[in-house]
Amino acid sequence: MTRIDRAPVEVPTPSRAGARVVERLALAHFWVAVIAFGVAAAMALMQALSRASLDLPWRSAKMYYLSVTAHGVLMALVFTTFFIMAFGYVVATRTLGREAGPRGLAWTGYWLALIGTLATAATILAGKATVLYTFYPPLKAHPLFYIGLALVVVGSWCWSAVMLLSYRAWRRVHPAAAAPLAMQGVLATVLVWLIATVGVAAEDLIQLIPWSLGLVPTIDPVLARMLFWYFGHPLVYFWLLPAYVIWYTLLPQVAGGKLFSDPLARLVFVLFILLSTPVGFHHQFMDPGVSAGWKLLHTLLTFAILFPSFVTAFTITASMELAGRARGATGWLDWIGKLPWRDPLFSSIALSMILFAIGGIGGAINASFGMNAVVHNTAFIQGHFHLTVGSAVALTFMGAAYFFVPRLSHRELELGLLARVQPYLWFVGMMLFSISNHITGLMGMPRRVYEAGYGGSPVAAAWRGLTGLSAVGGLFLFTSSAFFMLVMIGTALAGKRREFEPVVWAQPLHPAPTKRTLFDRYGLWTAIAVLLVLVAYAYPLWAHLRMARFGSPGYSPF
Ligand code: CU1
Repeated sequence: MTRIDRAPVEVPTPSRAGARVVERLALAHFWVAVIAFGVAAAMALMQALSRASLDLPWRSAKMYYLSVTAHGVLMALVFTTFFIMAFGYVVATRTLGREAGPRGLAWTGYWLALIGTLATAATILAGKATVLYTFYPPLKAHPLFYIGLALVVVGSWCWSAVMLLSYRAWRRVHPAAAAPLAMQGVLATVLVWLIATVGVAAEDLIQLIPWSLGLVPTIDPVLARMLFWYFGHPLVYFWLLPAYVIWYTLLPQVAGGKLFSDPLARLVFVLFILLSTPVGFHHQFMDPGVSAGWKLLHTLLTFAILFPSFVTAFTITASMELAGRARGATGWLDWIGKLPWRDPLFSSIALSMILFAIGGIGGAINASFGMNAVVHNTAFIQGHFHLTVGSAVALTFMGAAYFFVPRLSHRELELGLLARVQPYLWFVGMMLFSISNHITGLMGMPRRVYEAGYGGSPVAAAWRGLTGLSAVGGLFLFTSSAFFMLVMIGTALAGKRREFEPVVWAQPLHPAPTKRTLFDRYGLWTAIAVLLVLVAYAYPLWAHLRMARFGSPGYSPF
């Protein structure tokens, strides 16, 4: 067994001026995320009511698809990306003890991503991009939609470069130290993102932008889907990893306990670097053009990547039991009641984990080559991803906003009661919404369909009660979102000025190695990840490009 060096890790604090700069940077990102969330939540209410066949005055197919596109793009691409960039700046500054930089590159990334977001959002709201957030061709949007998305990605690359350069500058001064755990998680997020975005950048720049500009007459939809899902699944881990970082490094501290295992957390982050990308065909089981053997390989790799999430469920639950026992629990399960359920950061995460457990079981069904056929393109899928990205990720991020926004803006959280109630409303709303969608999906209800009556079909009549229930869930979710927005705006405008203690990251139960270990060999892990990507994708892509390919012209139904 290797000897463990027990010296505590010194975390120097950056200069006051440097800290202020990063606070401004992080807050600027947070606010774009919060505003995107607010607009997207308003869109979602309309969809939930529309799907329950309620006759809204402005209801039309065009409005429906416009709002689904806006909801998906603003929630899944804008809210998440800007929140994660803000979080990265906070972690880099508060764990490495230095200002994240270079400053100019960080702000360049912010402005590029913001301009891109505005261009894309304006195109959608003008009704020129009713292509949903997956923007599958041959559905065709105005070129500005694709150009805006490209700018968001380039902006996020600037952020990625700032994270890597900040780490490198720290590493020069600390050649032998272990990277702080939260920073290791952020670096894993960056590496997953850089590998993943190669796919969407290629689709956008080589296929979608030239085609939407009219430079080429047709597009190859099969290739576009391959490139999109090369990006689309690791995108899930780009969302999820920062949530896991919060669960591992902040939650045990807030709950009053310790992290059950530091090495298990580090192992989880490394496994995500390795396994996030070579699984995209599990979104294409029903697609032509990819042979069954390759789909099976991606199925098996998908099951491999369930493992780090099981490890996370174990480690975090064990950490929560430690916290409950530290608070005086002695029985089998009474530690659960001892946890700080009134703290909005804690309740957000705990409730998001319960929802995620249900979503994870559904995910194993989606990922199974055979069973996927039963749920493919049904309401089951939207039920599933509202438990994962819509709960595990979004609810964790909202809880984290209650924790970080006051600390970054030096103001007390306003409307604390609303903040305490909000996660519970989200939980109830998401249970009603997602469970009913899972059931109607199994009954055969298609997703992405505007006309909820399905032309008077008797099958559709059978799920009417359940779509009503999901609309009630939508009302809960909308109220919860409104509470979140009120707390954020109230804090910014009326929060009492206050200085906070520096953020304290969770301590591990057993002293963690302070020396650099194999977990910190990011070049090595990236090289293995790229190798796995080549194994999973090189031949199918090459085979596809050699086939006789048939281009499609674009379609814009509205
Ligand atoms: Cu996936």
